[in-house]
Amino acid sequence: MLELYHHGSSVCAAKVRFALAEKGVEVDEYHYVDILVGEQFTPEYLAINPRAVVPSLVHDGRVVNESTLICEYVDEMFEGPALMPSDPYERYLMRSWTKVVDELLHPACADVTYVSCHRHIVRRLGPEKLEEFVESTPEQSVKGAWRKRKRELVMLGFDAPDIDSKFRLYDRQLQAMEAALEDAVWLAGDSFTLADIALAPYVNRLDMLGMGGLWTGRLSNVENWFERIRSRPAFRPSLLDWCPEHLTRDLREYGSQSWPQVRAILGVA
Ligand SMILES: N[C@@H](CCC(=O)N[C@@H](CS)C(=O)NCC(=O)O)C(=O)O
Repeated sequence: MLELYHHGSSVCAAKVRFALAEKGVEVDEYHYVDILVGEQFTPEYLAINPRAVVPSLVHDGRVVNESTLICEYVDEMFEGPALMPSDPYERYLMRSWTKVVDELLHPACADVTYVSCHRHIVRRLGPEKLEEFVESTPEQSVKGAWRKRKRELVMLGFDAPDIDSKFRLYDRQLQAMEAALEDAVWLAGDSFTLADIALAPYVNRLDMLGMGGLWTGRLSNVENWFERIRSRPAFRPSLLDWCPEHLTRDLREYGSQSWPQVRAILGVA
C-alpha cells in the first residue's frame, strides 16, 4: 500500500510525483494537504511529518519523509528504469545537484514563490486566520526560521529584507545548469536521472509564474533541456495536472504582476 501526502503547487511534491511516474509506480492513495489554508498543521499530519511540510510517502505503514530521500527510496525499492547512475562519478554529480536543491535552491524558491504569488493567496484567509496560519508554522519547517520569514514575506512583499539575493541565487542555479548542459544531454551526464527530476519542478515553477524569460533567449541549454523535460509523458500528469485551475491561474497572474520587479532585480531585458 503506497500513500502520498502532497499539494498541487509544491515543488517537492511534484518532484516525488515525477519520480514515481518515471519509475512507473502506482500510488494507491493520494492525500491532498492544502498547505495554503493550513492543513499541514493538523495533529494527524504532524504525526507523519513533524516539520509540517509536504510531501510524505507512507509505504506499507512506514513513513518516508524528505523529497530527495523519498526519490532515492522509490528508485531503490521498486522495479522500473534506474533513476540513479551506476557510475560512482555520475552518481556523485547527481547528488551534488540534489544537495544544491535541498540546501540552496529550495529555501530560495520558498521566498520567491511566497513573494511573487502565495502571499496574495494566504491573505485571503483574513487577518485572524492568517495570524493563526503563520503562528502554526514550526520554526524548523521549510527552512530554519520559516515562521518569521513567512510573516515578513506576507506583510512586506518585495520590501522583505534580502529578497533580491533569493532571486539572484535562483538565477545563478539556472546559469550553473546552463554550464553543465554544455557537454551533456542531462544534468548528471548522458542519462536522465534524479538530478533532472529534482530540478524540473524549480524551472517549471518559474514557468508557471510567467518568468520563462529568465532562460528563453538567454540560456539556450536550459531552454532545450526544459523542452526535453516537458516532452516526457510523465511531465504533465506529475507537474501540471495536480495543480488546481484556480491555483494555476493565481501563479500565472500574480507571477506576471511580479515579473517587472524580478527583471529589474536581475537586470534582465
Ligand atoms: N526538505 C523538505 C522540504 C519540503 C517543503 O518545503 N515543502 C513545502 C512545499 S514545497 C511545504 O510543505 N510548505 C509548507 C509551508 O510553507 O507551511 C523536502 O524536501 O521534502
